[in-house]
Amino acid sequence: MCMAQAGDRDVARGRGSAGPVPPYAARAAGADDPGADAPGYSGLATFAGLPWMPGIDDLRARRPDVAVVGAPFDIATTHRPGARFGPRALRAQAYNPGTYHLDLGIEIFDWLDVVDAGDAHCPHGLTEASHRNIRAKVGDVARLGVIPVIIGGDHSITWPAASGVAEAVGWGEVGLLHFDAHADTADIIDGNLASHGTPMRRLIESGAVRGRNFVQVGLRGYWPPPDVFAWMREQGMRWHLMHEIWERGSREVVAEAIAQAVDGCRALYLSVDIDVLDPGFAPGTGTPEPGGMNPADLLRAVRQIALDTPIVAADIVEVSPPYDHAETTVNSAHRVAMEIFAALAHRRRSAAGGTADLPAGLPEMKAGS
Ligand SMILES: [Mn+2]
Repeated sequence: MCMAQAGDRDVARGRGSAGPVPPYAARAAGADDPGADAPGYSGLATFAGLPWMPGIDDLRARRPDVAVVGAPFDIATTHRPGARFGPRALRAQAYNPGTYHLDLGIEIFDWLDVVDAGDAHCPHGLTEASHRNIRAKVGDVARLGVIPVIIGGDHSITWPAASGVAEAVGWGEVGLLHFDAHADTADIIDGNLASHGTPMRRLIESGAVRGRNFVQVGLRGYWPPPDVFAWMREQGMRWHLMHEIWERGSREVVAEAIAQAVDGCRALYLSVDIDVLDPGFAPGTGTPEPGGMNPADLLRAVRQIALDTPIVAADIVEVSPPYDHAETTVNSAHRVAMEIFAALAHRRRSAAGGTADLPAGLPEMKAGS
């Protein structure tokens, strides 16, 4: 990226002074915007350089469209730990790519107000207390009518996070679209009801999420066993194995999954376990399973979901930075959030009668396409 300043040119041509140059800005920076006018590797590490707003009173006063909430918790993982470092890595190590979405032709933050609401406090070793705090913080955000985008953390955090959302928008009225290599619907693992392999069962058992609007995409490998799938079938759950994506293609399968998830449902929670990606793309995760999706398909799926569904919340989990290489996992997880932001911004613009400002030669992307 070459973003030389006009002032630099003047200096290079021997005109003007060699005094300090203003930081480049991809967008107009507000006074409360610690990272917007600085490169991603400097200044305060908020998510995408967005305003830092950890207090509920500040959120209530501002009422942003979206608030990023960290859930740095990883003691429910069955294999490799490290997802507690996911929120920090997504804030500090993801490369901030700019703010203009090329395919949608939109300057994202001109249309969508997004803040970083900080982390739910997750005291070490205390699953119940951590989950209670996650549920409370996410619920507080959702009750304001703000869309929480939760960055984990292991997948156990979806239990409290989606419960908090269901409490806010309607218990049992939330559908869940779930991208993952694993179904995470076990009853109990090693005596743990709150394992990262059990949250989806807890959500259906409690009635927080409807079984018939619970749709999974990308399952593969060697788990869970048939009795778990039998339970899932009894709940009316639907799932699309990675094999089906391989056979039919991602676009068609995702369109069907969206239709199933929103059928008769007025609110949707999107949960993305980064291990839905092939470990070649996303090595930094707790339970890597070969044979997964590629980032292009996942990012387009997420964009389509945020364009086409009544999305009220999303989470991105299982990013384990100690196992990452070259920040590939961190960057893919970060872009999942960026696709959600861009699609929601596009909806705002469409509702206001605005049109896309597209790079030449690209057709405008529509909802439902
Ligand atoms: Mn998984």
